[in-house]
Amino acid sequence: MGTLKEILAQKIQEHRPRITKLVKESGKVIIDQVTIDQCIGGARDIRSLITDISYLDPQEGIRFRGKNIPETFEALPKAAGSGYPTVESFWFFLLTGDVPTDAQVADTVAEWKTRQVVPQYVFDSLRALPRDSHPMVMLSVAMLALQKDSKFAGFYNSGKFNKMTAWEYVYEDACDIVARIPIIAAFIYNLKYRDDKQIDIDPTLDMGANFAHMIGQCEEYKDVARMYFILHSDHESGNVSAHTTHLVHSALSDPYYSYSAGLNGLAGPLHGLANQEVLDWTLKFQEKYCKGIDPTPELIEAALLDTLNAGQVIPGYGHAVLRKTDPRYISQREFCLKTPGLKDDALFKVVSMIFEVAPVVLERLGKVKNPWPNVDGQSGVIQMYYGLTEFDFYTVLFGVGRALGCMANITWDRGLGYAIERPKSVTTAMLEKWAADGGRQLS
Ligand code: HAX
Repeated sequence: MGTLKEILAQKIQEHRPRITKLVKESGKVIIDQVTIDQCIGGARDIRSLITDISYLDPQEGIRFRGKNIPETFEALPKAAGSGYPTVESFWFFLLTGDVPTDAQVADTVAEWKTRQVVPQYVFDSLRALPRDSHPMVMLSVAMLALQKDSKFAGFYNSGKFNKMTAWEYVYEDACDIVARIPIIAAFIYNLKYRDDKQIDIDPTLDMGANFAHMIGQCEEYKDVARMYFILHSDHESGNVSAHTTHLVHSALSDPYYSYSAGLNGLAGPLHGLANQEVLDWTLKFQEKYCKGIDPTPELIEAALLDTLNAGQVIPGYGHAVLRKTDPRYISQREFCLKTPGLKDDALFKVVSMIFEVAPVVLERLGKVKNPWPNVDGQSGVIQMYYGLTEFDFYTVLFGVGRALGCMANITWDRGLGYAIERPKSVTTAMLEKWAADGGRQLS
């Protein structure tokens, strides 16, 4: 059967000839073309990245290793007494494409325990920051602080660097990061919002359950954490956080440098910060428009139009790739609908009403390619319901989950020896000339 690392080594070994063959025999085969729109418009839809870990279909949504969200939740071994898989089993699945056995999950849980120790200097660095620093700044700083112990950087500096085995050191750092990041996130939560009253790791719990424990949450929240981290893990390679992590790592920067950079991208309001913005928008809507009255679709429409007229986007709606409601939104909505208190929660009702109104309003603008909600449209409601009311922390939760996808991807990047990323830029004058000529002459 072998350990996770041994199984991964075999899979990487088997995969390498496929990449070599493609480059050698079919390297010049054309798979896409680039228009001026795409060059100016954020490289949208240009097929120039490769990953086998997840694939995002515009209509269907995400598939992790070929499985959609319900299939993924169904297939993976569940945490004891829970309907949700452990994050550790999902990590095994993301890395290898295999559904782990119960024994393999137990081994992975046990291995993460050995990697959870966060050096004191990381906590000291965080305590030295102003307490009103954004928690995403804290998470990114913690990632950088950990860099000094990077096993990949150590290997690179050892003078024995070797392209064939380099992935093993990325894997070691990647495992350390996914095991430690929930511990750091919990520390930041307690530091910022609970007067630095920290809670020790419970060594008997899986990652999601332990995170719930460390932020002082209830039993039910253990499944929320498991679900949330899995849903936010990966969305193929082109999104800002995954792409940034991949880009930075392509220069052989170690996983700590790479993921700190990825987190900085996740902290943007058009990306991961949207989950914080959704809550902010919804609470302000209730405060401003619903003084003493129940929310109505008409009030929501008025508030949405105010936001648009102020030149702002509706957070939690739209997507660069998806062209339908995000299945990650649906999955969280279903969680709300099956959770008795949440189903009748006032905030959930407002968010459901926004779901009815916002797509119509956005569609009417005539320019929004996807008027449907994305993952961030729903996630804050669940957190709020469980008492995690500090919504500037929500992107940190996203960052804990996203580490799984980013770390699995760069482990494979190194395993397959992908090149340093370096697309070519052009000037405006060049575009103007090619526009006048009806296209660039390709010799
Ligand atoms: N509200 C208002 N306008 C929107 C909009 C929204 N939610 N979504 C798109 N638009 C506008 C764009 O701003 C753009 O307007 P201009 O031409 O005037 O610049 C136009 O519609 C066309 O944009 P698009 O092609 O449909 O969308 P993009 O691929 O350019 O952008 C975004 C995708 C996700 C950035 C965009 O939909 C957006 O800003 N959404 C709100 C923020 C948000 O929820 N972000 C989280 C996305 C999911 C994610 O990454 N989570 O981490």
